Amino acid sequence: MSGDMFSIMVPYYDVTDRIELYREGTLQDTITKSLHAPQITIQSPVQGANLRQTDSVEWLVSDTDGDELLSAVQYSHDGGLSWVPLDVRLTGTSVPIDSENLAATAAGMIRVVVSDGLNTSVAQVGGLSLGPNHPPVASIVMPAPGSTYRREAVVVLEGFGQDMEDNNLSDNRLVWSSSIDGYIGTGSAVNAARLSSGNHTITLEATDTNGASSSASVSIMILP
Ligand SMILES: [Ca+2]
Ligand SMILES: [Ca+2]
Repeated sequence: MSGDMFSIMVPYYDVTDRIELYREGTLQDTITKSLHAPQITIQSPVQGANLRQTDSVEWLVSDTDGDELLSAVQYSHDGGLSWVPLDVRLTGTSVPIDSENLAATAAGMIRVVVSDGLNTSVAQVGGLSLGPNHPPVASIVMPAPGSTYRREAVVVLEGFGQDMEDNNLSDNRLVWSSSIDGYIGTGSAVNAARLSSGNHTITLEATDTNGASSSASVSIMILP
């Protein structure tokens, strides 16, 4: 048998007390459910903490059966609706908080999931704050920089706005304008008709739900 890794999802039932792994009819390995679930307490951050001032997530684990324990740490910026992993399969009991690269929040949560193989326990803390808000990033897909159009052409504008707190910005948060003609329209795809002749700078401004904005620009030519 080679040393290749594999993973497989199987349904889990509360009454499961053992998982047996067979290969071509021969028993390869057995995971047995121990009597006790692990115990876990989060020591840091504390409920309501400001994560800017918190260096790391720290927790205590124990297992009455003496099982080997693996922990996973997750962060939510939206009160538990969505979670991102900070780290997984940890044998230690601490991970640094990279606050620069986490979505800002006034309703943040951190949870630690610890497993002894078949028993899992969870601890979490909430009311966490992290700031400041990250501005969005605007990107223009079309038109290509330097494109030239006939006077009567319809110019297709396509772009998007990415934001760490809001994810993909909705259409009403994307505003297109021209250095010659001013406001063109709103949305991720806009048809610009009747642009004036000349060398335009086309700008997409993206604004997030916290009011922060950024823009991207391309130059295009409309022939006389
Ligand atoms: Ca156990
Ligand atoms: Ca933002």
